[in-house]
Amino acid sequence: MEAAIKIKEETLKVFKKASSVAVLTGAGVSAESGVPTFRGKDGLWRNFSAEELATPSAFSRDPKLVWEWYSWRREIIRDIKPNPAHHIIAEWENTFNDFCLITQNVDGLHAKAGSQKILELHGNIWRVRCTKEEKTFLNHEVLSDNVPPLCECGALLRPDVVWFGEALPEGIISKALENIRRCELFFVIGTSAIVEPASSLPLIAKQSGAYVIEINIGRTPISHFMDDTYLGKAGEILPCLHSESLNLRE
Ligand code: BV8
Repeated sequence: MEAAIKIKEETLKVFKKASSVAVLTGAGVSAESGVPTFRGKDGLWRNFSAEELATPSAFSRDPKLVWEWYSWRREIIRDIKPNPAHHIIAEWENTFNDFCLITQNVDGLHAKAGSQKILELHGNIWRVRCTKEEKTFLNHEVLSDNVPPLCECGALLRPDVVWFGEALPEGIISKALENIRRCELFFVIGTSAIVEPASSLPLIAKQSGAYVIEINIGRTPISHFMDDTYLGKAGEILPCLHSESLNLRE
């Protein structure tokens, strides 16, 4: 029998008082939906690591191999559903006056759960970009046979995601920083806090005066400076926090 999740008094007090809230999510928030995490045991594909495949050099060296990896991931996530963690986070958009969701995930599950104000730090697996014209468009096919896909102009199409060694979209990261610097309460949910510059965001929130709460099944390199760390599944802890807080908020 799973031990009941105990939400701390202090967490509930801060949660009740907060009007400006920001959330950073990583692959762990989608784990209970069946999306393989990057560094968990299921994070490997044909013995490659994400760091080897999610790079511009891997794509220029072997665009077919990189697209086969993305097609495999698209195949896995195409029909899966958001889990309670995504739904609670989507609900928070209407709970707090000032709310911002910042995600490292490219799976599109936050939008599927109804979140609208989303800052996608690392792009979106369902968008493609012409490597010549730079224009982007949505594309929901799995693409297993015709990889790498070509643009009408004849140039290669690439996934519209941020690869290792690529800069994050300027507008997105500056908007994330703006929200983080003004929020009173910051959640960091389901991330190993390894990938930069995303994993510095909780520290910036803390330094800007926010109360920072981590939710993860294990401890991470940033756990030591969290105000609260809840060890457990996001899909279980968030509903518990949400229901305990409901009767608190006027
Ligand atoms: C850049 C898109 C510079 C692609 C991804 C210092 C400063 C700046 C850069 C660096 C730096 N040090 C190193 C770098 C380089 C690099 C980097 O961080 N490398 C790492 C490996 C050390 N960073 C970059 O290259 C970034 N670019 O800095 O550019 C620049 C500036 C100007 C001009 C040119 C360049 C770009 C990084 C973006 C890479 N793209 N994704 C794709 O998806 O295909 S990153 C990839 O990792 C995903 O986005 C993923 O979300 C992200 C982070 O991983 P997590 O989400 O944390 O997932 P992970 O599996 O690791 O962990 C899951 C966690 O969930 C675990 O903790 C687990 O315990 C937990 N969990 C599991 N189940 C549950 C759960 N928690 C709760 N509930 C559960 N049920």
